[in-house]
Amino acid sequence: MSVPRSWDVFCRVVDNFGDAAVCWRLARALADMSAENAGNAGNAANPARTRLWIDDLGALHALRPEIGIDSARQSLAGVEVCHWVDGADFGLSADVAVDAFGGGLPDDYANAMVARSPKSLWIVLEYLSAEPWVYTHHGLPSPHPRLPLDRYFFFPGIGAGIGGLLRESGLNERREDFLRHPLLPQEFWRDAGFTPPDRNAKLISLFGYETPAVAALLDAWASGPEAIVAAVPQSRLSADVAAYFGSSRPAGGTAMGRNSLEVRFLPFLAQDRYDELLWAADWNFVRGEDSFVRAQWAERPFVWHVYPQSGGAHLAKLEAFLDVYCRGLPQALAEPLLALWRGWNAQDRYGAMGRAWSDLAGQGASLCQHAHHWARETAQTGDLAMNLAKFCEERLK
Ligand code: TRH
Repeated sequence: MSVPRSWDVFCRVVDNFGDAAVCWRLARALADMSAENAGNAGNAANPARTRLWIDDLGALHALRPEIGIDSARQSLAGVEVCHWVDGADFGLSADVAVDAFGGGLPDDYANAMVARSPKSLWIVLEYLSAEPWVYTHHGLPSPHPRLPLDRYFFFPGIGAGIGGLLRESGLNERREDFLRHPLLPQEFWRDAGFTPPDRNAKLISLFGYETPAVAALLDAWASGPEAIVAAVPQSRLSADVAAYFGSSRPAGGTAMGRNSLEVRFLPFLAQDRYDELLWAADWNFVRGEDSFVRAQWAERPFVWHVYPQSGGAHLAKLEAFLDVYCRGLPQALAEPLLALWRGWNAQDRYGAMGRAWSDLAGQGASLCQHAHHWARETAQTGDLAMNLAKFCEERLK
């Protein structure tokens, strides 16, 4: 058994930002781990190295503005970011190649994995799901159709017997530091072009996909008894929110209001800044995969907009997560929370979201407590990058 020294993470960006976000976080955590194992610097034939091969630098630049979109190769935070283009020179294959979300590995790279001694390990990093079947598929090998190589399926997830979630070391300290220093939230708002919201207002972050359900949600917020400030970073949902106010141009730095509700349109934030918004908010509406995980670490009540899949396959994912997340919640909390999440993911077909929101009003403290316990319990599964390194260590001969 040997500790992997070198890693290559291959990311094909399907759409949106999640693929790039997850692969960046993973590559960064692996690079940090290698740095911690400095004693294990490797040798010329196999230097300690973490490379992220990504075919869309633009998606990564949006998340990490330090990343240039024209550089074939650049380094950031110990990660060598390489633009994955046809004919790219991959050189030596790494101890471990991570095939993110089954996007595949380049043929000549896969050939180099076989030619190498010992052979490289092929890990297929899957999408996050709480569905029961992932627990039986986690870690299974599958023979490559052409090459004498096995590909191992590695599932992120919650609970025992699965890969865990990405959670970099120092995350909690960063969060607690941000919440302890009142100046930091002020700085956040100033940089976003606003004055800090009134302390008595409820702050909600809103990130999602296009949905007609947004009108019912904004109606519930505008007609409610308490002042609400909704922060809307630039996303596929921004236009629907602006349309609610009869506007077609949700420019960053603008605000629109109706009765108890003030909506603030923000630019798309750098990843670390987005974390700060999640920490400062009383509620977070998130989507996809990575913001979904960050919302859990933010220990605040949240609502997940699952990435829509054909045939409603995403609704099974939703129900599987709700099943574990609402376990132990008193009925008076679980029922409206279920109605709110289901309404948000089903275009509020049954018009239940408004009622659910008002039934949840005043329950913030209990929901925060639940979110806090959930984060602490979920962290027990361990950080995905650490778990992956252990998994590979056992299989690298
Ligand atoms: O962008 P997404 O919808 O990505 C999705 C999912 O990953 C989905 O699983 C995948 O199948 C699909 O892409 C192809 O949602 P996600 O995963 O939350 O990624 C968004 C990232 O953007 C996350 O890291 C948070 C970050 N972000 C910022 O950095 N700044 C911002 O202002 C906002 C709103 C988000």
